[in-house]
Amino acid sequence: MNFYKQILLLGIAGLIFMLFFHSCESSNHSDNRMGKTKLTKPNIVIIYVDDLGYGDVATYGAANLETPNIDRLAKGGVQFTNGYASSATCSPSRYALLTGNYPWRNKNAKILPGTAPLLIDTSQMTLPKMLKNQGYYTGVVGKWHLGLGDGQVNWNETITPGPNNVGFDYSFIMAATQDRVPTVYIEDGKVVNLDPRDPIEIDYSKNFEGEPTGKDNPELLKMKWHHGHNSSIVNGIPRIGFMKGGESAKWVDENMADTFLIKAQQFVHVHKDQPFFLYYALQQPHVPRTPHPRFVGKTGMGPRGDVIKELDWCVGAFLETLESEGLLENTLIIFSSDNGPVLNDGYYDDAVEKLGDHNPAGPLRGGKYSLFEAGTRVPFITYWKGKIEPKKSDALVSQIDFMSSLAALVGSDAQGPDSENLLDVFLGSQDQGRESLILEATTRTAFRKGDWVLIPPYRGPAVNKLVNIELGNMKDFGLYHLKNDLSQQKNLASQNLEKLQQMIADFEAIRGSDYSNAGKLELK
Ligand code: NG6
Ligand code: CA
Repeated sequence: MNFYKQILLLGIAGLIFMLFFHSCESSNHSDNRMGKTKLTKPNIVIIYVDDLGYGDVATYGAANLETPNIDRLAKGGVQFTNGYASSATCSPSRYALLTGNYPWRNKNAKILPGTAPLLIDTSQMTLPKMLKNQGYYTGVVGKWHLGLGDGQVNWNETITPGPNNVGFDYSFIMAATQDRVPTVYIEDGKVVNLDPRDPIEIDYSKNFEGEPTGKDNPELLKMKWHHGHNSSIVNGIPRIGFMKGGESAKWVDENMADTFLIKAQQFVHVHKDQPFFLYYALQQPHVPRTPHPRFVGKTGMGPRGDVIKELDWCVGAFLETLESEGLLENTLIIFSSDNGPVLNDGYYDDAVEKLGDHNPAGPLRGGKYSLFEAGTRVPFITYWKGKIEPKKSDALVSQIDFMSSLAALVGSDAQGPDSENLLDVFLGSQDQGRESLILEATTRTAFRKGDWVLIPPYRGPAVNKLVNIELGNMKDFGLYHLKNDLSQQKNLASQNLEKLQQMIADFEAIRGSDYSNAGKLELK
């Protein structure tokens, strides 16, 4: 080959090389032009339900309840068997999920009344803030229960600070719980459908003159209260707290699931062309359980079963929306519950009477409010079509880890102080979860490490007789080996002193030594 021919061939090779690279680059760009940086910026949706137990989902063992849509997520994603909420009640779990801080570090992170001020400091880093900083459009639809305003809320003006001040671009919420006033929706800080001539007043200590209450007007009730829940009556249901005015703004309980679903779907429709984060916080199966008429009587388990069917249907309808928008392959979906199950949480609604063989806690001991496993171990699923390989994982994971893990997913270096980056575990490519985790139930704490769990001694009743749940209060330390004894029947503390001491030392290293209201205990 002569010299000129060699030059020509080299030139052609170079041209082909350049063309090849250019086409690779432009296909990357085309992904960006569509508004999706496919590899680094998937949409993120957290579907968070309220009081759903470990055993309330068919794939987690519920034989008498059908949950085909949650099952679809579990069977097509990672189904965690050791996934925890941070607390056995709502506000602390939600606080931990959104901030990556253990709730026991914040003395105000307790079940909040509807008048509580915003629990999250507006200067604090949060999950939505972190995602917003990475170009996400962020929204919350559903239950908030993290306080609003500064303690002196005027419900007739823009309510601030609230979700829109801690990282959410959009919010459509109920302030606290379905059983607490105010019983109105709040969209971007404003009460929806409020008539200014009928202003809202809220008080948690005393009634407004002339207003009926559950306590004094049983004739007005369509649902009877069992304990608590005897203050203002809205839609025939007695609530916690007193409310006056706001008639046109009051929600219709039976429509709440549809209302939140429609808002969640609209959020997706409107923001599908940019990376979005949606915290979709459904209210079921928390009390008062008020299924839409189309679900009434569908499970034979009374309202509790029926609202679980309704919530599963909502999950399915929401997945359909993502699917029809072509977003399923580009959306990481996380499904979990804020705490464990309870049957009678203050209303007569047949949850106990119609339970049959169903066990909402599955094989676990305790329930909502409990330091035993069923308080905080909950259904916990990650799903990402085409990206996550279906599997079951025994890795120890907590909702508190979303903050650092999702930061790693989107390329942020923000971290929650107590949050571990378990991205690979959440995406199913790794099985090494946390080494240890502090569990909380109504300001008491316990400690899980490996297969062991330590429950310190606490004063107080062993069983909350109103809700009929074992709380985990014991005179001595409880030490359980979960792999051999999932239902925590054998306290090994006195048999295994060495392990007990090691667990106490490891627990105190994180929690400090001032954790038990029973005081320091002599080890026997
Ligand atoms: C309790 C309520 C209970 C429920 C719970 C909060 C009484 C007697 N009980 O104080 O019904 O509302 O608070 O649940 O009022 S949570 O899931 O939001 O934490
Ligand atoms: Ca809850």
